[in-house]
Amino acid sequence: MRSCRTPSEAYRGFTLVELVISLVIVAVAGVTLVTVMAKETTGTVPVEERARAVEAARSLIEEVLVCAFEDPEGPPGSFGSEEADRTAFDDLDDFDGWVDRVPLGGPAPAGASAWLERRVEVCNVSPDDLEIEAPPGSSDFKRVKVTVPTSSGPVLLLALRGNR
Ligand SMILES: [Ca+2]
Ligand SMILES: [Ca+2]
Repeated sequence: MRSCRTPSEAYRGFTLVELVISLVIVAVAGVTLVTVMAKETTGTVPVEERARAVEAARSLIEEVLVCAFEDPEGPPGSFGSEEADRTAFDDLDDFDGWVDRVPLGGPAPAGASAWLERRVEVCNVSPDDLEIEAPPGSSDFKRVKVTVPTSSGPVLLLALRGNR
């Protein structure tokens, strides 16, 4: 059976209700798209911050590890900094307690600093168990730890050095 429409019914267009429903669907899709894009955009900033923190920690720990195991002029087993300033650090434990800041070098996450703080801890460790801290200057193994706090948690690099 065929319906008979008058020409005015066939070309009547959208009703107001259909138009409103269409606009609501477009608005919901738009809000969803903007929300997803915002999450992706904000999600890359902490990743970049973390990557820069890893690089900052890596460069500092490499700088520490090229130093002598203990002070070249000090008595065997000496520990701590004997130097007046950072430019004169010449052994691993000169860096114990050292803290500096380097520029983030990129966009900072909301509320985060544009600087990265790097903290160094150096300690002697037991030759029997390299995870156990030993009294300063008491062993031929030292652990160097560099920590860089970020908005998504600290970046931590560890290295062990023997006295050779
Ligand atoms: Ca020194
Ligand atoms: Ca020293």
